[in-house]
Amino acid sequence: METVYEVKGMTCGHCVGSVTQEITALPGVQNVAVVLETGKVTVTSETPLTEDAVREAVDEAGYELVGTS
Ligand code: 9UX
Repeated sequence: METVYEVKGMTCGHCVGSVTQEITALPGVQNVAVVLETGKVTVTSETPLTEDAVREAVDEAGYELVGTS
């Protein structure tokens, strides 16, 4: 399944790398695709992720999850 999240605060390639790394570490995640310009993060996972888990991962990277779509 695929879910699109919106993350606030990413401004460079390293930001993208940090967010990608943290979310990739969550169980069941198969792919993470970040579009820096929009802050949209598309996560593909085998099983549904809780928004809390994703929020924690984003927070761990130093950014803020502002929503899902
Ligand atoms: Mo992207 Mo940096 O930051 O401090 S602007 S990692």
